[in-house]
Amino acid sequence: MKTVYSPRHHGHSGNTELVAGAIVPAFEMPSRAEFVLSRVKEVNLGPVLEPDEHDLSTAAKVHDKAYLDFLPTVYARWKAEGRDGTALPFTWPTRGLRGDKLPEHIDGQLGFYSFDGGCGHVEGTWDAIKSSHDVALTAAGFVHSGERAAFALCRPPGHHAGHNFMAGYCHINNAAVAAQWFLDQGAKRVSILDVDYHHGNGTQEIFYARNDVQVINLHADPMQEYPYFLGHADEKGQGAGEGFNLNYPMRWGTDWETWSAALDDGCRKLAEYAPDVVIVSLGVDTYEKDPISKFKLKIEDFPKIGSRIAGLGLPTLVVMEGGYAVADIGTNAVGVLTGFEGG
Ligand code: OKP
Ligand code: ZN
Repeated sequence: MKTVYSPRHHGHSGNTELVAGAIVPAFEMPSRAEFVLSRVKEVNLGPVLEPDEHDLSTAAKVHDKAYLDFLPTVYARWKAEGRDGTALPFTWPTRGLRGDKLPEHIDGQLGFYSFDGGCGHVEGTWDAIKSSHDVALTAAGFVHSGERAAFALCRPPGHHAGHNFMAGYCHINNAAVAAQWFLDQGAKRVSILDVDYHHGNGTQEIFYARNDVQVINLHADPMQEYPYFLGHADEKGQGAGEGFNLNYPMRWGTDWETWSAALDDGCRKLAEYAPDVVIVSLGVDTYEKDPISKFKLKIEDFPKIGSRIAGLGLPTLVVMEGGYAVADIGTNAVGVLTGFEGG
């Protein structure tokens, strides 16, 4: 299986996030992608290729144009205020406020286009976001031209980013852009299977009223876990999208037995939909030693995820999302891929 990777993610480093009342070094850090890349090489998964440049025309079909125009400007405008460090919002347009009127000041705009304090920008952040988007589309191209599967080693991740907001380390929704691209190439139906520990709220929101993209999410119950405000089992899609969104929220402490039963059920629903292509939003933060997760999957469980997905027999694009136990995420992410390949 080919891996697409860009070293341009490195510029997105040294940033902080707001967690539990403190500004701390972001859990989403460059070494994550490096550990995954080393493991790809160690097991000889296949060639590692750099992405081609892609314009943002496909992204503009799943994201708001003004939001996409805003992202590359953030850090220059932050510096223009005489600041350095990490650009983060500290105020958000919640209920009763004007969510329809974009403020002029960078602090107001950061809040307007964010849902939390987890998407800090530094000097190289936009270039990393753009490279991650290019990684996803380049890997999608390999699947479109006949490869059985390809691995988009995206960093930063994408599944919390919605139509017009960033959240949870995510700015552009790489999996959503890839799904739109496959449709634009002639696919009739695409399924996104999100196995990250956290609910992929952005992916759900983007496709909620559509029936050309089925979205299946396995994740920690939002009653207990981030992103808290979406991801319940009764969210099934709306309008034409009714029945095409499936959520499997699971309680803290969930182990392989419970989790894999949800995976089996999700895969059955996916097979019934009979998509032309599957996009896996691959987070490995379901791992028992992940520092921000309370699920209990073990190292030996990850290849079984890959093999279950391979059993669908469909062209598959794997897009990297979360996973923060840096020493083991290479083993676990690549474990899914080798499991897929039957190794
Ligand atoms: C992104 B992805 C840590 C709080 C972290 C944000 C989590 C974003 C996860 N105690 N809050 O889905 O892996
Ligand atoms: Zn996650």
